[in-house]
Amino acid sequence: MIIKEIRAKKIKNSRKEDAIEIFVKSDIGNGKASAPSGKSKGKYEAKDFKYSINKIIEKINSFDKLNGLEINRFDDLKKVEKIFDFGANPMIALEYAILKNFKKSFKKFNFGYRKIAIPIGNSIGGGLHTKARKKPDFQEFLIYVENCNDPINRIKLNNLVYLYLYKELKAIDPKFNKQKNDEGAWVTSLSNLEILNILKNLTKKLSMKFGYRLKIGLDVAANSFFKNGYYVYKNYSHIKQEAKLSKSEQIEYLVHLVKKYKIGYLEDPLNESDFSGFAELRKNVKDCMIVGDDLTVTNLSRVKRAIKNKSINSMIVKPNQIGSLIEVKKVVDFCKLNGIKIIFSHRSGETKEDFLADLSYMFGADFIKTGIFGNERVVKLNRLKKIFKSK
Ligand code: 2PG
Ligand code: MG
Repeated sequence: MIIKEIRAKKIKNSRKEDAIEIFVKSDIGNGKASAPSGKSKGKYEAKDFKYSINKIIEKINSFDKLNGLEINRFDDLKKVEKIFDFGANPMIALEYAILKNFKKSFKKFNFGYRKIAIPIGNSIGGGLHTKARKKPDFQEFLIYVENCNDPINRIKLNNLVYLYLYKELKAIDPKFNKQKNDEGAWVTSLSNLEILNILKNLTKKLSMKFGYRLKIGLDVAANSFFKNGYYVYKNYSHIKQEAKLSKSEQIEYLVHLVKKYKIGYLEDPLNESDFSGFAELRKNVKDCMIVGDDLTVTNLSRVKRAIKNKSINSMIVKPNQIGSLIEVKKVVDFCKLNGIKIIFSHRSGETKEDFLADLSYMFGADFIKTGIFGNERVVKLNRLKKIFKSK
């Protein structure tokens, strides 16, 4: 295809922040896409915008260096990346929009990885995603179904847990007021341990009722409460609210939680620079995904270091953490080669962009992490269902 025209526009993401949407017209069609923004960002992430979004939009709208460029293979995106330089978000929106031009011939982007990812959904949220005086320290209490071939059923079950949680929280938490956080997850004043207990009982009950294994995952997002070398908890348990754990105590504590609550997924359990802590934890848990997000930031050199140090067995891929689909492919290739599980993930400030589902399929992601509730999350799950049905 030959690029004929590109246009940019300012839209709002789910947090009502400014986001960018890019439209690409070519000789074979057109495509429109937008990029999300994170809040609990890794220190090593690429910058969303190189300078003010208004200025970038103005520049893109009179940018003609891409016009006439020929894109026929995925690798041709390299040509785009050489010329276009406004930050991670404009790049990602542009690359998605270019690929969307191939709607009818999308099959050509086949790296031999294709598969339908398992949806892992955020049901209760704390940390930086939740504005409340009292909230859990862990950022995300996640839910997924382990043993089911049909993503439609998996999505249904995640939804069911979310609805049951509403009832549970209403009954137990005196402060519960039906509020949802940045990612559409329930807001509660309950402690980390109280929530884990609720989830343990609920997943057990629903697993028995429906005959599937519902599992609990956590995005600890440990960076957000790592202060002066300690993990500083403010809502540890209902008996003891505050706790200050050293690195080794944090590892010991998480090993205990994984065992007790049969946690199958643990994201960013330690601070974003602690490769050795991740490795120590990984060595001491069984049947649990140890997932890098802020640690690895979809950056090949950090991923290589994490794998070399045996810090992770799984990792989050967020295209705008690195701001290049060419780099995303390198990271995926390297992970596949090394038996590392891949989770394609949304950001907390999301748009109604659904291309994450296409990417998860194209790159053979093991999981796709979205919220459960809210348009910005549901469009991605609907797109996944559609891909599954049309396979
Ligand atoms: C995370 C993400 C998404 P953010 O930490 O995994 O849930 O949050 O987009 O704010 O970085
Ligand atoms: Mg994370």
